[in-house]
Amino acid sequence: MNLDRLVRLLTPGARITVMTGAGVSAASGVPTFRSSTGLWKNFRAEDLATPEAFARDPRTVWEWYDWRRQLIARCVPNAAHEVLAAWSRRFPGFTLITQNVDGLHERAGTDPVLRMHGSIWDVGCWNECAASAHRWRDDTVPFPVMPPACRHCGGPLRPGVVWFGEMLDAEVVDACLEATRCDVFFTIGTSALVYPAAGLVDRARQHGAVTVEINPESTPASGGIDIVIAQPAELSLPVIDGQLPR
Ligand code: BV8
Repeated sequence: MNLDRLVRLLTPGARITVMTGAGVSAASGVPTFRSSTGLWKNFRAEDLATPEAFARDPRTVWEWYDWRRQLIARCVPNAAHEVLAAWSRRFPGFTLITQNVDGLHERAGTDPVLRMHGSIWDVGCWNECAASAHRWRDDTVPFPVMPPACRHCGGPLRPGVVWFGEMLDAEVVDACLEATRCDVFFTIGTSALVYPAAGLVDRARQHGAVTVEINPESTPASGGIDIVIAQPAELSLPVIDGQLPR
C-alpha cells in the first residue's frame, strides 16, 4: 500500500523536500493558474506575467496583481499548509520549496520557505533606481493609484514576483538544487509545466530520492513518480500526518 510505504520512509532522520504549486492553496480560495476556473483561463500568461507586458501596460498588469492581492488577503492557510508547517518543525532535514507567491506557507508558520517565484507581497522599482532595494514588502491593499510609484525616482513599482523570461534568484535556485539531495521528494499541487521548478523532481530521482506526487490530476511528471497520491493535498496530507508515530 502506497501510504504504508510512504509513512515508513518519513523517519525522524529523513531528508524530506516538498515542492508546492498553486494546488496547495486552492482549498484556501486562491485560484490556480491552469485549471478550468484558474487565473490563466481569464488571462494569457504572456499577456500579464512578463516584463514585456509590464513595459507595455503597467496599469493593466497591476490591476491583475492588485485584484489577486485583495483576494489572497482574505484567504487563510488550509490543512495542507498546516501539516507542512508542522513537518518543518518535526523533521530536522525538511525543506519547503514553493512556486506560490501568496505567502500562505509563511503564514502557516513554515520557516524557511524557498520561494522560487518571489512574493506577491513584495514590490521592486521597475527602473531599479540606485536608492531602492531590490525587493521590499508592501502590504498596501488596494493600491490607491496604479501603477504605484517609487518614492525615490517616481517611476512605477513592479510586483516582486519572477515573470516568464526572467531569471530566478540564483541563491534560491542553488538552495533548491541542494534540497533535491534528499530521501523523499514530494511534488504537491503543481501541473509540472513551469521550469526550472518542474525539473527538480527529476534531479531528486537522479540523487536516489523516492518521489511522491499529490495531485487529483495526472501531470507530465506522474509517469516517473514512485508514489502517486491522486487526492487533494488538504485531505491527503492530514491522513499521512495522522499515520506518523506521535
Ligand atoms: C527562466 C509568478 C531562465 C508570477 C510564475 C521562453 C523564454 C523564456 C523562458 C522560457 C521560454 N520557454 C520556456 C521557458 C521557461 C519558462 C517556462 O517554464 N515556461 C513554461 C510555461 C513552458 N520559465 C521561465 O521563464 C522561468 N525563468 O526560465 O529563466 C531563462 C530566462 C530567459 C530566457 C530563457 C530562460 C520563470 C518562471 C516563473 C514564472 N512565474 N509565477 C505570478 O504568480 O503571477 S509561474 C506560475 O506558474 C506560478 O508561479 C505557478 O506557481 C506556476 C506553476 O503553476 P502551478 O503552481 O503548477 O499551478 P497550475 O494552476 O498550473 O497547476 C495547479 C495544479 O494543482 C494542477 O495540476 C491541479 O490539478 C492541482 N490541484 C488543484 N487542486 C488541488 C491540486 N493539487 C492538490 N490539491 C488540490 N486541492
